[in-house]
Amino acid sequence: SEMVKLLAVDLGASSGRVMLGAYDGERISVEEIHRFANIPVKASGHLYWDVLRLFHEMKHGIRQAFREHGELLSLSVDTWGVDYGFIDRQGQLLSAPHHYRDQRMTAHRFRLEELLPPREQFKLTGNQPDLINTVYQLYADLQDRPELTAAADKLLMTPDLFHYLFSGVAAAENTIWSTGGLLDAVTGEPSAELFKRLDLPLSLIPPRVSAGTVLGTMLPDIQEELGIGPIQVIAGASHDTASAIASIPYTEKNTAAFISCGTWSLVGMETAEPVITDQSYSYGFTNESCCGGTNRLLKNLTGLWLLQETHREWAEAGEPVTYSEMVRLAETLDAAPAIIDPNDPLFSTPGAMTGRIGEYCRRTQQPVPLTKAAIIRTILDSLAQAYSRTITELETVTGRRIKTIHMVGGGIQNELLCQLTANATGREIVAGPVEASALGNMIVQLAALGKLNPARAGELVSRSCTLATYSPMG
Ligand code: LFR
Repeated sequence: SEMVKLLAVDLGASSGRVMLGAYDGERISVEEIHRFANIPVKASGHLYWDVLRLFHEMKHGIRQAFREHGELLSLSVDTWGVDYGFIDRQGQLLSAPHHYRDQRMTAHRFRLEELLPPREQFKLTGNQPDLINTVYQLYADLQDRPELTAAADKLLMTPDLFHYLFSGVAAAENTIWSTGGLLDAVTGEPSAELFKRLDLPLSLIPPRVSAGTVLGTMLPDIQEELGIGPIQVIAGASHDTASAIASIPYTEKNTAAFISCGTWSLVGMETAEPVITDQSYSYGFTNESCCGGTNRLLKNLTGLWLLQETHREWAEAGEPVTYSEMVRLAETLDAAPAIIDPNDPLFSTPGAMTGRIGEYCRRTQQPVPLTKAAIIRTILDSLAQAYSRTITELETVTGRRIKTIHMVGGGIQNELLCQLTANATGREIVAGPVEASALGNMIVQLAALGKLNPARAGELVSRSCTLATYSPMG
């Protein structure tokens, strides 16, 4: 049968990639075409996205894909949640978008939470209040830079922004918007109450579209610049986690949870409706949207960030350790000397990670891990235990029994982490796919183009990828 080729652009915490998918009706293969750095840039004391450089790199990857593979049907971009940029009335980008690890929200938190207390935010939107949420960022921008927000015509979440730059069409895709703390949990529309209370302009929101909407053909001047043919620009499940979840090969969805393992660990399950109770609030759960309209009940746990920062610290100190060497070192120990809470605010900003782990252990009267092996083992055991706690909490708030945990994303290449998770949770782990966001991104595009029945996506993933299972051990 005909071969369908398409592109997924996946922007992660340290790199972005242009990935080519080739689907023959039976299987889909995924190939990396171009990888580029995605490092936030610090300037004038703030942390920014380098969006134009990223756009340039994406163009480069698209040109190369056309050169190597001929005709391509479509492309879609996914990124992490909550960040955004503004365009003005001429459709020009206004200012560099901030990165969520920027600190400008701190100064405005008190006032915002006076106008809209955290518990009420949760009741209204289903999103767990967090300083990084779009609502906190936008409120800070309105106070700090009224001239900027006065000039703004539309607020574009980062995937929406790239889709706009490629197609000229400004749209607000549902899964990425569901991360920001701005939508009403019941209607799924921007919360009028919230916008009124915080005096945010509703007019900033572009026309809303659901995941899997063909926005249009790539702008002619970009086709010309790149020397390529027409290609459709699709608003997919443009939140990376929504894309990752779209790739899960569930066998029994009702008794399954997921852990999407990247810089963050997203631990949750799909439910028909948002779960908005005192209990889900106090456990720290959030409700976001999946492609297809189901609810994603999940908790954001700090994930491989702890390993990535440790890795970076040792490399910068001239003692580089590869990721596989890190795992090997951790395996030399039977257990961690201490357990940390990955979500402690101490760990949320970049730099000096090993020192901060030591500080946490001193603060909690635990032995300070001193060797590299002990530090890595502390991180991995702490992640597995945090996953396990969250799985139990999920059962409590949903009243459902979890038998299987699907682990997806780059983090599952760490087989020790998968096994430790099986041991800590006492559940069977199905690990795969590794390329969850890229694959889910492509699956949503294929469905949007009418090339794939979404109900068949799980089978397609099982046929196309190697899945590993881990059972609890002693
Ligand atoms: C994962 C992720 C999470 C989101 C966090 C910050 O990459 O998208 O789902 O909560 O990044 O945006």
